[in-house]
Amino acid sequence: MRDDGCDCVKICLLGLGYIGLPTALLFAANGHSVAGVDTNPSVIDTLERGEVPFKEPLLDDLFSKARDNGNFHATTSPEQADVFIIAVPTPLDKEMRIADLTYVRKAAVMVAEHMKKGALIVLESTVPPGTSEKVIVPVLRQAGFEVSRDYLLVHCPERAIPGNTIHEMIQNDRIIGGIDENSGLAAKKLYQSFVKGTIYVTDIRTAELIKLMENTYRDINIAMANEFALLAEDYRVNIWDAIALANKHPRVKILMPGPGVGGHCLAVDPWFLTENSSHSRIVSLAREINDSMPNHVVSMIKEVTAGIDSPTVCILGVAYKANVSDTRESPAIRIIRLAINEGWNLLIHDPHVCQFMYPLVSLQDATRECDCIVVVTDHEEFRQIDPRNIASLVRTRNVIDTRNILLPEAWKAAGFSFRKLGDYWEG
Ligand code: SAJ
Repeated sequence: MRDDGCDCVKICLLGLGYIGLPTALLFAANGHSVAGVDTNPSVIDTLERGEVPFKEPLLDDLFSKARDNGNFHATTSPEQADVFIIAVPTPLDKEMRIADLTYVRKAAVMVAEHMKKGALIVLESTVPPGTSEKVIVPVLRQAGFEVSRDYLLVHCPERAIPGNTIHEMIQNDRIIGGIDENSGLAAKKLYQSFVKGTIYVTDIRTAELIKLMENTYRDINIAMANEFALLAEDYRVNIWDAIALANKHPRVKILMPGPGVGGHCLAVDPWFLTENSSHSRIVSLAREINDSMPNHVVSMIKEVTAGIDSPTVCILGVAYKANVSDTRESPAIRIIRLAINEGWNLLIHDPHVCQFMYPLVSLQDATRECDCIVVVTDHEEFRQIDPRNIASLVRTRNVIDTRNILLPEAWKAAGFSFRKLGDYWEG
């Protein structure tokens, strides 16, 4: 132990993405020596230039702190360490609806090449239950390392919400699943260097399951809200008011409907939960409902623009949720693809996103000569739009709000026909 009381160790963290980089920097800011590894050289170049590769509140400050104290460096090659943290992507094979564990397997091989007996290996990536035992343990066994005898192993999934990642990484309670008791306790001690929430230790497979249950629970709750929204349209009821009042019940907490569920967690993790089981009806149905919401948005646009030949549609927001720049699995992508197949002209604007698969333009250019404005993401900037400034730019005054963020009175007063998802529409 050092004079300052820190039981500081050398950490090699593999995967400097949305979770890996903040985790690496939090350990570095708290005294540990961290080698952050990413196989993508452009990530390393960006960090070496003193910049962070994506936007996230407090990330810049944390990066400066870790650089100032000399505890963090970024590299493309793994290094020897006391602790190896695997935070690599686990993409969904969309056709098969199963996890692609290629990166986890490759990371385990890299760890095996650099570890010594006594190391602690932490799997942070979200994985189907059983992955630590079925993928990590066999790779290390092939390299001559036996779990519990030669190394410790845990699954330690994060729970932080993008947009507030660093605050939540520090404050949230955390679950650690150990392959054995010593592993769980060693990882708990390590994570206590920055986690202020309570750390609960369980077994490794339970921890893998818990992570997926948490995100699936949220996905199902949103699917229920989306189904309620569709029912409310049939019954000519405003679902947003109805949910607000239903939530006054002490044991009811319905989430919000919307244009669909995006991001790399809720739209993906439920499939990891179901891939090795045949008991998954509610989980699959919820995914189906949420994935169908972009189609509903497109049918709303069709109704609103009926009679307009080759309408021009303005899409506001391509990020998967409010005030973030991440477009992974965003429902906007499906809306845009379907709109292209309809033969509509598209103008797309997102103040938070710099790079996207379709051209992005300013708010003025996106609304100019358009026949229908569609709010897809609930960015703060869109709440602030003054419809009077937009009214003279558009060709036809139609607006669709899929997030309940616009003030209908203001838009109607500016001459717009206003339609909201989950609400009755006079047509
Ligand atoms: N959404 C709705 N209605 C709602 C809430 C969300 O339509 O009421 C949509 C959002 O617009 C977005 C999607 O769901 O498209 C997901 O957004 P989110 O904010 O619910 O969740 P994520 O994916 O950003 O983060 C989730 C969180 N999980 C839970 O809250 C259970 C976070 O804590 C996890 O750490 C993260 O997944 C992860 O990395 O697994």
